[in-house]
Amino acid sequence: MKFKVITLFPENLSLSLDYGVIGKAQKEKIIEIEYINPRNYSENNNHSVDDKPYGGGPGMVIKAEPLLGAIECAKQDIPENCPVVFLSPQGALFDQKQARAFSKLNNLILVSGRYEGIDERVVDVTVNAIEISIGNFVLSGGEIAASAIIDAVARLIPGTLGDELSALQDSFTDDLLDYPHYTRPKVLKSISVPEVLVSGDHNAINRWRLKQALGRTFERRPDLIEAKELSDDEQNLLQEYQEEIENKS
Ligand code: 4GX
Repeated sequence: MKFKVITLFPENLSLSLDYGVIGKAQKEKIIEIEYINPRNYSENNNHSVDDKPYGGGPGMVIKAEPLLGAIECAKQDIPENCPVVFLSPQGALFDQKQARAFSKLNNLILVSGRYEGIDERVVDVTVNAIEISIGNFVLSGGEIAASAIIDAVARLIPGTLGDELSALQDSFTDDLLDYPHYTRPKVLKSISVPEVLVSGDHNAINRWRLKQALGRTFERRPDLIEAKELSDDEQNLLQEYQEEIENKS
């Protein structure tokens, strides 16, 4: 899969993606990340890419022409209908489902803005534009949002995670929080690892983990439980979890 990132700060973005699992996926050519700088498509002599907002107000706005030039360049060697993601707090909230959908594509263009934003007409005229937000907070640029999306998408592409099971297992639990994890020592500050995890009974371990995932999601993210269709078995596990909590207090 090829990612093309349109950014005024390519160095800023590439650093985090050059290491770890995503760095390895790049070296192994499972993914490719290309950076396109709108500054190289600015028409005026001083290479300016921003200007004052019409209507007044603070800050600067990224000009349309350099961005459109960069988007056109990105589309040169790929199908014209490739999705173009504009990172913005005004976008639809990014989630695991969206990441899974993106991971099935061959190409994805990401446009990372700065300052107060970009000239709205760029979004209006771009074929297949989608505005995406990575959360209800304001960043100082779209670069961190673009790398978050690339990371979440790339790890779903077969071959990126050494352990194919990890991504597969995740797909069952896309809409649940993770169960708690433990490693040695068996007792830490007088807290023991849950007995079932050292029992060797893998069926019991899987059921305990599903129960914890359901319980934690119910407690911390009731919105996710609300949206999920629970099977009878899952209902029972959740009830067991709640009874165990009550017995403790
Ligand atoms: N999830 N930002 C983009 C500039 C901007 C503003 C409006 C286009 C339109 C963000 C987020 C985010 C800050 C990136 C403002 N560009 N991006 N930037 N939350 O906060 O994605």
